[in-house]
Amino acid sequence: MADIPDAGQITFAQDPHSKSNPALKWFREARFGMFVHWGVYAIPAGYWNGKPTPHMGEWIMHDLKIPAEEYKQLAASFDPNDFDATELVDLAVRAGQRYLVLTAKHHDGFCLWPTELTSFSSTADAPLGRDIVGEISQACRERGIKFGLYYSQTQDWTHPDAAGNDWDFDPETKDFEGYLQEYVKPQLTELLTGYGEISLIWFDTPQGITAQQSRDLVEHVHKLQPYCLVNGRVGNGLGDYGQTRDNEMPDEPSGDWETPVTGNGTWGFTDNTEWKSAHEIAVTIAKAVSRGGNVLLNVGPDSHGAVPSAQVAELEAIGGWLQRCGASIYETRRGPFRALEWGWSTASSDHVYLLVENWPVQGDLVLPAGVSVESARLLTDAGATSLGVHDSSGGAVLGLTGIEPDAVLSVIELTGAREVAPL
Ligand code: JFZ
Repeated sequence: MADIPDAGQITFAQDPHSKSNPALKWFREARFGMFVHWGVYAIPAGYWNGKPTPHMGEWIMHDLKIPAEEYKQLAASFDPNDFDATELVDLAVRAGQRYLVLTAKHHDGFCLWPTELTSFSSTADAPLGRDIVGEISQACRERGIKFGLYYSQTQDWTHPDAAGNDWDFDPETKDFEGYLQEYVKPQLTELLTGYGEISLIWFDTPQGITAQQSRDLVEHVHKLQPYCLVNGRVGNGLGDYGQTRDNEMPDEPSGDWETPVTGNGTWGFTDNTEWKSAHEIAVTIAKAVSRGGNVLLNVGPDSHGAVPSAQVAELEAIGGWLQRCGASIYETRRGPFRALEWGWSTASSDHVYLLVENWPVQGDLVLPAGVSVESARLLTDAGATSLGVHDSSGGAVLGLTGIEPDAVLSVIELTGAREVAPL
């Protein structure tokens, strides 16, 4: 009888993103990370002179066409007095997030480290002079959390030679190549030489960048830190792994990939309170990992650096679920079963896992035809509850009558799952 292929045997189809970077090992094992969108856009928090921004909080300068010199005044009000990097990273640990990506510089050009290239930063123009990149990188290192940096390499709405600001600057006079060589690469050098190991550079919105320019950025990063991963939004099909559209994932992806996910309806802090529940996030994680991908879930701290308490509660509930069921997520690969009506599957070298969203009303969970199982357990806080397994003509059936489903997402661990040769 052919065993269900060990997930380790499921090779990642070669695609332009899955190069041979050895660092992909930690990325594949980590599966779940924290995205942190924080900057001066958290101060207006979606409103400018009483007018709401139509887009997400971090796009307010662009969408309300705020003049750069007016917007840059926000730096003087950047007051992270509630910000504690150890609290933020401890929250990631409690949530079960094993890597963290911080917006070092988003499209508005505000920098969260003492860069020589501009005074529009959390150290120069901001009164408290905090090196946020330094504080978070240190807290991550102390807790064994991989540290990555988001860097907007094409858009910079406060720089005349970058893309994105056509209300202050004349697009016809931009020297984009000069911006990349004289501003972007020197800033990347500051970030990749000043803060120890950087595990990931998360580039974004590569529209308008040439293949040579994307290649030049990848080479620049890997020259400074060869094992630093580069995401797919460096542009032109390059990067160490594929990046999906925001809050989306493909049905049948190949290779290594990651979906960025908002915790509510915006990346940067606003008054949006549409917090995604722990169940919704667990389903997203289950779907992604069952297809061989990662989830980068966002927090948007407020203007003083605090993560909204309603989101903290959901993150801690996710962390509790991963305490119980993390064996089905961390260090697992695509599961052997596709298009399950009731959920998704992942696999480790020893087990196949079923992540069950639609708990059967009748009490039996019918596995795909032709699959036999030696034993099955529901993963719980107390460890696990053994489940009855019986074979029907079509294959294994799990008896769930009287078994309570998990409050977040039920996970069943199968031992000895194998395909039964057709009679
Ligand atoms: C970009 C940023 O503009 C946004 O502010 C946030 O940082 C997000 C993570 O990344 O937004 C995007 C980028 C790409 C797509 C959509 C939104 N896309 O490919 O559909």
